[in-house]
Amino acid sequence: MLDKVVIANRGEIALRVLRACHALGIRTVAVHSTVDRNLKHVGMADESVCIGPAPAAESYLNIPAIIAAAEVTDATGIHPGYGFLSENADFAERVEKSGFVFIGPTADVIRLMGDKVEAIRAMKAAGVPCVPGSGGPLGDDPDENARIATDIGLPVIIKAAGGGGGRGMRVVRELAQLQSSIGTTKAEAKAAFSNDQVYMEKFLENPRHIEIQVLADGQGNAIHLGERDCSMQRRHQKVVEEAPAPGLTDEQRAQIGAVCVEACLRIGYRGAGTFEFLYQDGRFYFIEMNTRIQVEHPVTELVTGIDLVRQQLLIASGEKLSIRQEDVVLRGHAIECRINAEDPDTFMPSPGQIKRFHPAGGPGVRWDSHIYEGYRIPPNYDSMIGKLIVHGPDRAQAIARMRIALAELVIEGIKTNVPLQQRIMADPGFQEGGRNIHYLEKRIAERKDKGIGLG
Ligand code: MV4
Repeated sequence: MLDKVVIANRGEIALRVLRACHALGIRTVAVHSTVDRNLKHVGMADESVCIGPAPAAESYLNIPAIIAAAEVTDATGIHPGYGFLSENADFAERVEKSGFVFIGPTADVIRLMGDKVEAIRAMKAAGVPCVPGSGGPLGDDPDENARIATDIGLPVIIKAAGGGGGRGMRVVRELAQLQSSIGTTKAEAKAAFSNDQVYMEKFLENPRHIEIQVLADGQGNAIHLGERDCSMQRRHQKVVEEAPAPGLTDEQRAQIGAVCVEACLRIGYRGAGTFEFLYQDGRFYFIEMNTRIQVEHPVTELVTGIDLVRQQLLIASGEKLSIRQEDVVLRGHAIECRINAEDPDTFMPSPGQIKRFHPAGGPGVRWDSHIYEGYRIPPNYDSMIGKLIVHGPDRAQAIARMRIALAELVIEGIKTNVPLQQRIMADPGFQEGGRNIHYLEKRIAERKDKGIGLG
């Protein structure tokens, strides 16, 4: 078993990882920037090391400083959380070359999935359904590119091989715009990812975002833990996530889940992972794989009863998966509302001191957050300050519990998106379920047109 883990992250996920470590008797090392000395998990960790100044590039993204922290504390493993270095293959490689366990997949698999062209190639070969597309990087010949687009059928989307998560993409609706769109996307991709490779896919107009959670031990065993519907998003930032996906049948789940499990075994996947799909007209289309624990993992934990971070730690300790597929039973419905320190009208970040704080509680309510009364949210990082997660016997009761929990949650001194979340929970379209990825932005735009504001 791992005996001491460096938590290479901050905020709620650092606290989540710390709790999972302590539950297994694993000692913890918090690494933090100068403005993060007062983070809740820093005070709870067995040891802490300041790794640099506030800018993430000099602290949470500072690979030598994090590895040095593992060395001076004599740690055995490093958990990257999400964001920051969590999907950086070079980091994973340097962690392992320095003699520590990287709590995640091998560097090779992270690198494969980081190149979206290669990821799609590998998934297609493993039998995962993908979006009709170029099946490889686009070349410079305009006629050839026009032929590919015509074969696929307009509209198409040009995506950067080094992108992902909504960065570096452009929709093309007319052939006349194709070549200039490819050129612009390539230039942006080169600047943003130092990789100008782009590929083409059929643009799906009204899909839902449904993702499959997997666990694999890298020793020939893999399972899936069902899906999450993450369609409620704004500007590629998820706002609400839920499990299971409304309307998905047990047969559909078992079928796509088995495909993902097979793909995990084929690529030698290890750890927790997520297959991202677009879902439209009853069909799944793979778009990307995430090789990290995700923000929204708690909804899967609540419906399966499986502690995903604990499983990450057990797998990294070299244990075989102890859960068989037939042991995974979905029970009830879970919803997560991301709570952000932001203006509910403008979505501008709202850092500052929390003057008053009362968490929500009661049956089926989980509050994953590092905030406390008096805590000062620094302006340097993501605005997410917590996740309110509820579980109920069915979706309607989960929504009812969320509405009560949102009303109970008191965060004063800063602006938060709680009013937006209350509006979403009260929205008839959301209550019906199964809305697509454009729904939330459309509703926000409608309110703005009416001059009501968003709060
Ligand atoms: C797409 C798409 C439609 N068709 N690909 C955006 C994030 C990145 N992971 C992939 N994205 C999309 N890819 C095809 N072929 C629409 C999106 C998309 C989207 C996807 C998931 C969640 C929210 C989204 C918002 C806008 C566009």
